[in-house]
Amino acid sequence: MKQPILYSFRRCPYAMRARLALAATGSTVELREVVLREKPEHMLEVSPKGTVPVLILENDHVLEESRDIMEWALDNSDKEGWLDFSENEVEAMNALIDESDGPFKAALDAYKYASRDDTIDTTQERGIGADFMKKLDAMLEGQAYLFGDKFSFADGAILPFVRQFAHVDRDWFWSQDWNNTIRWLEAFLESERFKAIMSKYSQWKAGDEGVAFGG
Ligand SMILES: N[C@@H](CCC(=O)N[C@@H](CS)C(=O)NCC(=O)O)C(=O)O
Repeated sequence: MKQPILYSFRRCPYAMRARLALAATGSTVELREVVLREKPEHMLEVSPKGTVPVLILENDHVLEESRDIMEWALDNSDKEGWLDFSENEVEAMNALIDESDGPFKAALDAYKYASRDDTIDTTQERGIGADFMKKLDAMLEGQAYLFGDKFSFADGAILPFVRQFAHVDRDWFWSQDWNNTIRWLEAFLESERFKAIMSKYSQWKAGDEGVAFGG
């Protein structure tokens, strides 16, 4: 049976958020693990911009933005209620994800690569990230997740990037006083859902059958 095809890369936070949403909605796809240095021709044919994740639907429609993939999955079956919030809350979620994907991700990349480029001011970039961590920490005060006691679209979209930020310098991150953010991140890292989306697969090559993912 033809299934949607997901080009994915295990460690990519954008691909992680797509896999989280696919798993949370019970969507089943054929996962093709990509090595970014050797992107499959077929992936580049359908999505010349060359980023993962890419989801090719059964009708050949191509989704090449991680948020679109999340939304497609949630439109199908939001059985965990990731978007079961008021209109205002969903608007606030989207604004928070914009901030995460925009200024926070830019600072995260600069902070991450600072060791290789001495024109980057590590402290300044890390500081921008730290401000975002503090904002999340305030939102997480007295509640398990960003928008209450239920995991939401915003948690799924943002957590993979917070993980990446934390992993640049673990000792530093874990010694900061954003205890709510740390507790939220740790719960995510220890969750069965996270483990399930971080399975290791070998590189997909043309002609291979991909791996059945989700469901
Ligand atoms: N806006 C895209 C960004 C995806 C993205 O930048 N993915 C990275 C990997 S984490 C990528 O594929 N980069 C291309 C490369 O490294 O060649 C999305 O949300 O899906």
